[in-house]
Formats: sequence, structure tokens, C-alpha cells
Amino acid sequence: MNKTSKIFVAGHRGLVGSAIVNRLQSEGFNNIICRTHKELDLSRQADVEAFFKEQRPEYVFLAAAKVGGILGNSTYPADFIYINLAIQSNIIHASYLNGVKKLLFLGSSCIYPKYCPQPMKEEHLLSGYLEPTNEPYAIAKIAGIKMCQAYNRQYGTRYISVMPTNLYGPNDNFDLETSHVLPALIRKFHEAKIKGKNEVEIWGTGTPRRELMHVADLADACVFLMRKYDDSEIVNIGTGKDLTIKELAETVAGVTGFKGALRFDTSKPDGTPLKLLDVSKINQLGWYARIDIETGIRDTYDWYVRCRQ
Ligand code: GFB
Repeated sequence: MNKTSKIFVAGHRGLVGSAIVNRLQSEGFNNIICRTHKELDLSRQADVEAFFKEQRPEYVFLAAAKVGGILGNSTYPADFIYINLAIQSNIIHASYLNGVKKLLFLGSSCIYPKYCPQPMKEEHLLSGYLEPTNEPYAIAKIAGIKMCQAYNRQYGTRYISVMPTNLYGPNDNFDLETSHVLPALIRKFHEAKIKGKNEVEIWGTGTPRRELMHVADLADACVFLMRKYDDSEIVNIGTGKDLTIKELAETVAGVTGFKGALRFDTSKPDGTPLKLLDVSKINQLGWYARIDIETGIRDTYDWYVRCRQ
């Protein structure tokens, strides 16, 4: 990949895609192509094939996806499986038809079994039952991994798949029904502080552990792997550190300046109890996450206050 390579970032307005575009631009890549959903519906095969035929990108970051938190996944399972299967199948196949040199597919840590040994290693894929709240999404992502591997085997393509841990950062979804935990907590604590409330509701028991990574670290890892990694086997991307939802909530309360109490709503699902990635493979390749959780939350909260309220 050189500075003038034609690079298509699919999903450039989302959390991940926007961070990848920022990262590429900051390194001087000057031939990045992007399309909004209105300009190109990636779930429509004929439109995607026409776009690839006309534009002929050399490199593809496949960051377009239907994503959401625990409630979004449980409420819209059909959308999560259908839209993701459609988008990734269209892009992977069009990349093959049009001679894309290399493609990076973004998976998710929820591809690993619900009761996976911790930390979760790449080899644990398909070794047990999935977490029911996000099974349709996970099945779509597993299909994407297998599709990249199958194309590499049959057609000699260079499609790599990366499995990020739970992500957060600027351009995240802050909708309280469909978002992931961190943007939801930022919004809840901020609004509670502004309105002078003395209590904030946290879903579940507060005991599940999650590993959270700032999306700027993910973008850095994706560009690193696009340059350095060529194997069909998946690669985890994470920080290697986790914390409980209660600890996360206390950290967000501290960053936002909320001084009241936490109330745990145990009628809401906890989801998978533990979700920590084993990141020794990417560490051995020479990459490490750099942004600690408190710095990352501060950055995201600043962005939220500036851009989203
Ligand atoms: O981030 P999250 O929605 O998804 O929830 P998962 C993580 C944990 O935070 C769960 C708790 O135990 C939630 O019950 N939580 C507490 C909250 N308060 C809140 C809140 O206000 N909002 C939300 N959303 N959670 C997702 C999958 O699982 O992980 C996706 O659904 C994807 O498919 C993603 O794989 C990485 O970590 O449980």
C-alpha cells in the first residue's frame, strides 16, 4: 500500500470506518474513496458490483456493518444477520471480481463461544455455543471470516480478518436503546449531571467483565496489519485488559463529574460473563494498544460534549 494507492473504506461514517479514514489521512494516503449509504447501498449486489467495476479500488477496509449493543442485537436479529451477510458477501465477491490486491474484514470478539476459556485465543473460534443475545450477528461475522478464507484458498486472494474487542470513541452511536455500554453510560451520566439527578440506571448486575479499546488504536492496528499481515488465520485486536461493568460505570462517573449513585437493573441482560481477548499474536507481530481506558473515555466524552449533545 503506498500513498497513492486507491483505497476503499466501506462504512466511513461509522465508528470504525471514520477512524480508519482519519488514520490513513494522517499518514498521507491521498486516494481514499468513500460512499455514503445514500450514494451506495452496500446491501445491493448489482450496485456494489457496478461501483467496484467503475472505481477499481486496490485495497479495501470492510468496516461497513449493522452493529449495536446487547439490546439492539436482541431486538433486531433479522437485520443483524441479513444486512451483515449481504454487505460482506457483496464486497468480498466484488473485490474478487475486480482484482482487489488486499482486503481487511472486520469481525468481532462475539464470534467466540459464550463460555470461552479466557483470554480468548484465535484458535477458540467455533469451539462452543455462542452467546444467544448476539448469535445472528456473530454467525454473520463468522461467515465473513470463512468467506475470506475460502476465497484465499480457491482464488489465491489476500483477504485478512481481524477480531476487535468492544470498541468506543468519536462517531459512536449514543442512542440509549441500541448503543453499546460505553456511549450509553457517557450519555446517561452526562444527562444526569446536567439535570441534577442523584441516580443513574445501569443494565444488568454490573459483574460482567469487558475489554474496551479506543477506536484510534483499532485503526492503527488495521493499517499495521494491512501492511504486515498476509495469513488467512484471524487476528485478535485488543488491549489485553478488562474491567467489570461496575468499574467501568464508576470510571465514566468520575470523568463526567457525576456524583450520585448507581442503580443496577437486573431485569436487563448481562450477556456473556467474560470477554477478554488473548492479544499475544498481534503483540508478537509488533503491535500494542496505547490508549488507556481513562484517557480514551475522556477523549470520547470531550467529543460527545462538543459534537453530539
Ligand atoms: O456493550 P453491550 O451492549 O454489549 O453491553 P456486549 C455490555 C454490558 O454492559 C452488558 C451492560 O452486560 C450490559 O448489560 N450495560 C450496563 C449496558 N448498562 C448498559 C447500557 O446502558 N447500555 C448497554 N448497551 N449495556 C455486544 C454485542 O455485546 O458486543 C455485539 O451485542 C458486539 O454483537 C459487541 O459483539 C462487541 O458486550 O454484551
